[in-house]
Amino acid sequence: MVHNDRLTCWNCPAAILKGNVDFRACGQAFRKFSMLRGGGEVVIECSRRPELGHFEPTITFKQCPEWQLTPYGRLLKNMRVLILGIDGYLGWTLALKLGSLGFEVAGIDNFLRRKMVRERGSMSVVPIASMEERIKAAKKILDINITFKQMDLLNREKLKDFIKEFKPEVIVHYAEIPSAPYSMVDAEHAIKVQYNNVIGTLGLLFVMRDVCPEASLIKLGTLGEYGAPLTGRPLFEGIFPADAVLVWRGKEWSLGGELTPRDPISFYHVSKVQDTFNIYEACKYWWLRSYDVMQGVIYGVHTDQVAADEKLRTRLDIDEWFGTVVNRFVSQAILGIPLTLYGEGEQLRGFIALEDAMECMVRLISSPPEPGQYAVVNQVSGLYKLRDIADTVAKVAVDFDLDVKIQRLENPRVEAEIHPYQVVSENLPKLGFRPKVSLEKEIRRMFELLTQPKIKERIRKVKHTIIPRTWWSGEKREPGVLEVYEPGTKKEKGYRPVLYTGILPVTIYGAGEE
Ligand code: USQ
Repeated sequence: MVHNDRLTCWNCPAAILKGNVDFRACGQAFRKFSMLRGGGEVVIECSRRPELGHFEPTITFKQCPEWQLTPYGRLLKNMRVLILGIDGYLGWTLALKLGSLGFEVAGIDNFLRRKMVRERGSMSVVPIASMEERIKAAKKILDINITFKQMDLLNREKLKDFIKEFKPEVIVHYAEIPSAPYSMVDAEHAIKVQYNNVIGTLGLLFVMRDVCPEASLIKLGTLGEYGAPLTGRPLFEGIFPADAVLVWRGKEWSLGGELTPRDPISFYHVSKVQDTFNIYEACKYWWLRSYDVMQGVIYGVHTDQVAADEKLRTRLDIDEWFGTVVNRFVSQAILGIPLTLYGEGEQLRGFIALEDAMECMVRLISSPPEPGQYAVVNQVSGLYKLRDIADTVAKVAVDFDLDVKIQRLENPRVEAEIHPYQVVSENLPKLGFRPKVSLEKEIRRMFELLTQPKIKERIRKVKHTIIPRTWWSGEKREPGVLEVYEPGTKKEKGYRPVLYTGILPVTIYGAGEE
């Protein structure tokens, strides 16, 4: 029995809802829904098997010949996936992964990421080809066909036409500006981030309503939507579990099924929170279905497909705006710059390696939510303290003959530096996801790639973009150095994180270690 054997046509994006559907009853599970309607009134038509005519959505994935058994559970044959933001770090990697698994892949991009990184005077330190060349290389090396249209998500008419033509069964939405510091530069940047992200997603929801309401939307949110509550309250997966209660003045109320509180940590993170509410509403009003993916800090360079040839590599940024912390630390180690730990370095965050993040996406794509269902997954493979990340980078660096120091800088951000952190990530394990890549393993792969002379030279060229100059206060200056120390010599002050995966006997720290 595999994890999605028992799902039925009700979850399948190939099933077109027909008949007398009462949109006010949205969000109801099929059984409840048919009871409401007096039973047996929900009928569908299968876009892949029209010969079946109109029927009740009860065929299981296991029974359906279109859903074939693979190491990822059941996958819908030649499933059509549209990737918004296909030129990015994640978008390109996912396109190759899906293509190699037999999905039909199309994508759009407006190349905004390339422009924004140039604006900071930087570039991808791993060289990337033009989209035209990338697509040619994917065909030649991996025998993958990718359909691409250059377009801005904000152009709804063009988007609508493309969606009508491609008829996606899944839309993966990566087409947002992903940087917290970029959104804090000034009013212009904050507005650009919120406009691009919030309005882009809102427009997409309307297009989906009109053109492909059965497609499932997999939207990249962020773990940073929740913040890091000082009470240590667990960060549930977007929605309170059934047994959560609010106790106030001696009375109790159930919180089960309600959205959990959000406490974002930059104007970028706020844009993701706004998306959450817009998607939640669209699922409620129009029976759209969505996974909102609260992804932790991503890092790394490896999947089998991007590593197959240098022309297939995905981008990697290390500048203060677009570089995430692990990717930055590895480059700093190579440059001989002491690793830039902001503030105390006791901050706790969820992390996931590129390869594991892609594994999660395949799982989500192949287990679509029900019509009307807004589901959330916390996508992490381990929780770490920043100080420990710096120590791990320094430890692996020794094998590459690099002598690394750590510097604590004044923190340009407004964030808790010593705080508890408990994260629930049980939904992805239920879909069969198990992290494969340890922090150390991926850091080693990064050193192997980034110490190659051509890439090392590119890292040197963008050295000036590493020390942050963007303050949450609006100041523009390099932060002062609070302390420089040898890796592994610090006494811990703060908390240990707790990760609940639902599959291990106890809550664990740093899940994903081998
Ligand atoms: N940090 C350092 N030194 C650095 C860079 C960052 O100590 O040189 C610290 C930051 O202060 C922060 C943590 O490392 O506490 C993570 O920072 P980051 O820049 O790696 O990641 P962040 O700004 O949180 O954003 C990144 C992605 C974003 C995604 C988010 C997931 O850019 O798209 O949503 O990770 S999460 O952090 O879980 O919200």
